[in-house]
Amino acid sequence: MPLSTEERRRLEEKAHELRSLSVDTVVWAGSGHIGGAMSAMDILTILYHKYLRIDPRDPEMPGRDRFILSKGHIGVGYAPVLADLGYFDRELLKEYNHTGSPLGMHLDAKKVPGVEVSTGSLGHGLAIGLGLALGARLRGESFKTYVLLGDGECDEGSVWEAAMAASHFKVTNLVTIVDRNRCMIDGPTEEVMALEPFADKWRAFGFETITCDGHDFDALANALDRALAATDRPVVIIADTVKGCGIDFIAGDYRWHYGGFDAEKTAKAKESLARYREARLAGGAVGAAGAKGASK
Ligand SMILES: Cc1ncc(C[n+]2csc(CCOP(=O)(O)OP(=O)(O)O)c2C)c(N)n1
Repeated sequence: MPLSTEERRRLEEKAHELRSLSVDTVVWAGSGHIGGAMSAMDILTILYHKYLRIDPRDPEMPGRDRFILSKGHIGVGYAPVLADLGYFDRELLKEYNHTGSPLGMHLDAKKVPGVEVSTGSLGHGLAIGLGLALGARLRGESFKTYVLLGDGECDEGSVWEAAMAASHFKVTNLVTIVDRNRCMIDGPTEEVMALEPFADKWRAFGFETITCDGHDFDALANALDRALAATDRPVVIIADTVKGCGIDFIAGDYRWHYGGFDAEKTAKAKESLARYREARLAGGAVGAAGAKGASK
């Protein structure tokens, strides 16, 4: 169903709040994977605030939907999402990645409520999600499994083994999303290891392929609704995003895969996020193009 004006505004405000809290978390930690956290934040926001059937008061709720953050290095963005929902005390974010903290850089499913699977070693989330989806089908359970992959992560052969199996078993209770920010740790994806024609590759593996703007809630909702309606083959959503979305001096720059902000950069990041929020609420900066340019 299309988003109502009120719902869209609620998601916009929440995504802004979470982007800002991620910047705070980077500052408390000293550094973090800010680029990929910002590119994924609209996807995380719409999943956690519209689609996932979960209960933060009961993280192990039987029948809950499962979410796997396969690009597990963005704990600095994921921990704020979970804290904000009440899975754990927000104050803990101040200890993110500190020695002895339950919140490590890559969130540990045994220590952090709400985290289904410990990730960080790339390339495993889709295979684990596929196992959960097949298990649900075998047991007649109706929950859905969502997996968020990085595009650089798709250099891992294990992603494609899982894709091949998902297609072979005609798995339709699994929603695969790729954060297509076109950057990875050490360069643009097309220079490090070309992925294009990316959608064609997923198609060749038997997937229905939906490409959408990963910073446009209407486009994301439309893509997720289509994915949830799948009946005969697995679906992948290739969400076009911008690494560092909303922070003008890091947007689109792979060198901000990981980094820290001093007081001056923190202030600039917050100012940029505030301008970006205004532009999005005004309808002028919706979309991947706006994420890069309109906040300047
Ligand atoms: C198996 C494995 N190899 C290498 C790394 C180191 N590493 C961390 S993030 C990253 C780049 C991932 O790129 P992408 O999936 O595009 O992430 P994003 O740009 O969305 O942050 C790499 C290679 C890792 N975490 N796991």
